[in-house]
Amino acid sequence: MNSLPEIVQFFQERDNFIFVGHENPDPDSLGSMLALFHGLTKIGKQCRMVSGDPVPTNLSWPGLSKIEYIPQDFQPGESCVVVLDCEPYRTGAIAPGVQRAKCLVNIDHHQRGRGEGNLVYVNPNEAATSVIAYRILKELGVAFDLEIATALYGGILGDTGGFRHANTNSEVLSIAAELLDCGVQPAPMAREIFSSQPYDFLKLLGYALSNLQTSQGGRLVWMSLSYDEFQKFNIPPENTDHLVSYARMLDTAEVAMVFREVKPGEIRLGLRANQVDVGALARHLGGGGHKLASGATLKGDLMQVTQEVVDVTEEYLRTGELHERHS
Ligand SMILES: [Mn+2]
Repeated sequence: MNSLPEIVQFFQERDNFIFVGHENPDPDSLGSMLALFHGLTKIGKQCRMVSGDPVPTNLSWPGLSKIEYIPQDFQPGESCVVVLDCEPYRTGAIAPGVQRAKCLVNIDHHQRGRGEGNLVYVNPNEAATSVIAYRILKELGVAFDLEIATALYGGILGDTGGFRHANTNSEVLSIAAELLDCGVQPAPMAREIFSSQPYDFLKLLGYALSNLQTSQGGRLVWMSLSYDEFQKFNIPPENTDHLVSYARMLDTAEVAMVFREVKPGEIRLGLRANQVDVGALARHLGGGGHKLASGATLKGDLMQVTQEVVDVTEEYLRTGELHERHS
């Protein structure tokens, strides 16, 4: 792994960057891309932003429209590709081009191995990749304006769940305060990220909540939604990973899970916990993430996969041990 000063030096020395985030981009992925794009453009560097998925329509941050949506055949050319908030293979449709880049840099805050890249900086102690972007821009001596501050604040707001998750600390709040002093309006930012859902999504949420399941006296809570159910409510399943934040509202919940059949036979599992290490659980299931927020992709029949994961998790909650899934 590389150090932050090495990453800063890389940005000082090179001139041509393409920033990319993960598939189904979230506020932190977009915020870190945009902040570095704006900041490095300001100091005279050539920058682009590329995504293999369209940008979510609920956000109105300055510069989002400059993100090039390239659903196939991404060619980085001579530019350095900077992958933010994930490993290079998690960049979706542009992943083949990203992984072929002559110069590949990876900056992330998820607990993981080194992965690919000429330079790799991973710091799981940071609340968001946008916090790392903040530090890089500070070290580069970039003056913050409203565009940069909006992107950084949005990324931090997203990954801390509106300053409610365990990664919220005094330093994160100090950074947020500094960004508000640049003119960011916190109320509309929060509304865009957390409280502006399409009508059809709320109908789907009502349906999902009415089928909420629990075990072990409510220590474990989960929702399971099939591909057909998403179709029925006219909601694309890919952009619904926030469903898990509703499951975890259960007062007794120690672990909350959402199973979404995003394509027939492909199940995206989202995991959240207050204390239990669900990062270890996700890795056991072939996925990854943070200690208290993680996920995995599983193949198979939705009902069967749900039951198997529930069994493994119940045992994990009972004994603290992880055992193979039975099939
Ligand atoms: Mn993040």
